[in-house]
Amino acid sequence: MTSPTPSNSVTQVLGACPHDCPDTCALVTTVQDGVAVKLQGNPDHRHTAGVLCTKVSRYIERNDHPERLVQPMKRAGPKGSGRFEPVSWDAALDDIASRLNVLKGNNPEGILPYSYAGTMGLVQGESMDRRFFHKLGASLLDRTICSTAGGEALSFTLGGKVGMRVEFFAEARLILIWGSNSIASNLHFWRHAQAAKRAGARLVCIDPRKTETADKCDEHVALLPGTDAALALALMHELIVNDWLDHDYIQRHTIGWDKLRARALQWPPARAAAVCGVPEAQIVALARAYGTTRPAAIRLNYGMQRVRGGGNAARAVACLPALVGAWRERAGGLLLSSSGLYPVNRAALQRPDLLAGRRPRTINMSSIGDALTDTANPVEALIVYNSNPVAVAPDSGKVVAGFAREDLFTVVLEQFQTDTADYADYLLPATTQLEHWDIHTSYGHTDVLLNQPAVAPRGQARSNTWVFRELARRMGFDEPCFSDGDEAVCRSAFAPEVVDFGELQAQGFATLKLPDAPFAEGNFPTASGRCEFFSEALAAMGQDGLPDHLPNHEAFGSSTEFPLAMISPPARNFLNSSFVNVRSLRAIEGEPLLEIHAADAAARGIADGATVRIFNQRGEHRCRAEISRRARPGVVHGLGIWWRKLGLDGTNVNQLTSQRLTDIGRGPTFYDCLVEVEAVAVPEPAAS
Ligand SMILES: Nc1nc2c(c(=O)[nH]1)N[C@H]1C(S)=C(S)[C@@H](COP(=O)(O)OP(=O)(O)OC[C@H]3O[C@@H](n4cnc5c(=O)[nH]c(N)nc54)[C@H](O)[C@@H]3O)O[C@H]1N2
Ligand SMILES: Nc1nc2c(c(=O)[nH]1)N[C@H]1C(S)=C(S)[C@@H](COP(=O)(O)OP(=O)(O)OC[C@H]3O[C@@H](n4cnc5c(=O)[nH]c(N)nc54)[C@H](O)[C@@H]3O)O[C@H]1N2
Ligand code: SF4
Ligand SMILES: [Mo]
Repeated sequence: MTSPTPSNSVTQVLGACPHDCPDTCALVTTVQDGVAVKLQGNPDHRHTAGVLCTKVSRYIERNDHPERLVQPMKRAGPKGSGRFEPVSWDAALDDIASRLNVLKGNNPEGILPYSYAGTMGLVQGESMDRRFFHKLGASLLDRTICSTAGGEALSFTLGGKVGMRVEFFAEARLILIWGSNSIASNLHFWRHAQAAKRAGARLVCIDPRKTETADKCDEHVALLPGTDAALALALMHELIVNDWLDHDYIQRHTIGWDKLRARALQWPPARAAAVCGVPEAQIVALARAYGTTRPAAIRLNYGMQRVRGGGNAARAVACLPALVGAWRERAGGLLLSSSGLYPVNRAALQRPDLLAGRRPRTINMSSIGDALTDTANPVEALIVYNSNPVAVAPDSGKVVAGFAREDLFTVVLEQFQTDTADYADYLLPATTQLEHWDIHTSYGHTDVLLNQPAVAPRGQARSNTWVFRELARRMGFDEPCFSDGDEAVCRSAFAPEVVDFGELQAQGFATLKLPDAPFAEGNFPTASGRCEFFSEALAAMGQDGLPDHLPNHEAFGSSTEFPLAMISPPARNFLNSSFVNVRSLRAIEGEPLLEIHAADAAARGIADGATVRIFNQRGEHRCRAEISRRARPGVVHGLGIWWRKLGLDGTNVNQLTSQRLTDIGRGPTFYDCLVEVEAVAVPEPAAS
């Protein structure tokens, strides 16, 4: 499949970081005698600038990990026991194909693929796999687990996942870092923010948690989770009453201004201050800064849309730049995601035409717990790849109950024996980014990257595409697209006039040709061509056409039983649940922790370092408490998606999160979660 590097030589192979991170860094792997000996950021790639985060600097340690899966395995114990016996690829694939064939005849919708962004690559993540499931007529998966609330909200407002170019943040005079811990999860944007700061820009961080990013900003607005729309509406209120508006831009390039104006006037700063739990004066000062500083840029990120009103909140924030005409300059406007700027040929990659007119049901990945425990329309076979749902999906109690079903046939393609892998009937060893081809877009910059294999696969590991090709062959799928090689699939992702494949191969990346200030003259990719404050499309769906503040499903103060709001944002040295098993990185993160404010800890008799039980109506999770200046009163933080099996009681924070969805985009509400916390007595280990 891949061409092993000739021995007795030192080569440098160009690649791309596969992880779900806006930065999509360009990699250079030094290979000596067929072994990867060094991995660095590509210094020629301006966005990477030769620098990788701590996690991916350890990618070779992850690749060469003694616990890499290197042979196919078949379950040899009860479901979930994680006990397996080796089996040959042929035996595994023959059996899987024959079981899927039976379902294909009776009930193809009983088969469900479950995948997300373990790799962001278009080839290993959304090509041969999609073709296979389309041909099969399997249930479709609604891939909502991360970004659909904010993404669809942005589309209803600006017309797509479009916005500023990241490099121009360096020229802004004011930057609002909104729902983003950039130092942890968007490091290469942070470089530009720092350059702006050195040139005199003011940086404001809007985040319930006092993150390492908040520490380095000029100001921190520590609002309660899920109150961002209230803040944005109050900012609009101040822009209106002080007439800090760009009337010409509003008149020519927006829709629904009169309606939005009336809505915003219902949100004087005092009202928002009460909802957000921040001082009124701070909101007034922030509005003045935003209304009077040019250019003003907003780095919005997905941390603020994991709550019931996440879509409305993203829409409210996305209206701000048009009000002040910030889009006129290339260093003004907003960036949530740049992924909509890529003209990816998804029809060629995924071949939805193979559905041949069938319209299988769609299952939302964010409520996989409910889907797997639904007896009326059962999922009978589950194929998991590029994801670790048992750890990352909300309401783990239900997810685990679903995966534990004796009658569910589960195949997991993985690099490691994750929590999900423990539940597999067949566990198939997957290649890593050093071992396979791929092509990448980015959601934080605007380059295309090519990943060429640097080393041969470990043991019997095989790429996702290889597995789906082999299954297709065994099931008699004879369309030529099932024989496409990975490099050919890479070539089909973009039209040659968009990306020159030769250039990609030679330097590892290619830059999309885009205007500097795309919306200086309007030209939004909406139906109206304008920024849609009022969305007819949303109104037609029975939703409010204007953005509003929607209180959380589990709003702060609404429950005496569960008085604390828990958020669970990423750990800096993990990437979702990836890297949790890399020893050197786990050593930095230590163990699962709950950050809690001193007053909340004192009220519960919780000492720093004490073991606590966090609980609500869905379940409980134990970990150590850290009395932390990063927590505001009323809000606790369970950082990082740890592997459940490494937790004190075999759980992680998702034991507590709910399967309720967002207002727009059917997304999960991980940060909309009320809990109570209590200290637990831990017996001293018996002396032996
Ligand atoms: N190191 C590291 N980097 C990562 C990841 C990782 O796990 N580790 N994950 C990657 C993935 S998949 C994604 S989607 C991105 C996520 O990155 P971001 O989009 O930046 O989102 P989060 O990191 O989830 O949250 C960012 C911040 O939002 C804050 N927040 C929580 N609730 C609210 C709220 O209601 N309002 C506001 N204003 N802020 C809130 C959190 O405290 C957190 O500091 O990062 C990617 N990068
Ligand atoms: N409580 C809470 N839960 C969350 C979040 C949160 O902030 N708080 N964040 C949510 C977000 S934003 C996201 S995006 C999801 C992320 O959830 P996932 O997309 O499931 O991400 P990971 O946990 O990193 O798991 C990816 C898995 O894919 C595997 N993998 C990587 N490359 C390949 C490959 O080429 N082939 C195969 N077969 N496997 C591969 C990795 O080994 C890893 O185990 O989690 C969500 N869950
Ligand atoms: S995880 Fe993000 S910052 Fe780290 S190497 Fe990958 S793309 Fe770059
Ligand atoms: Mo994500």
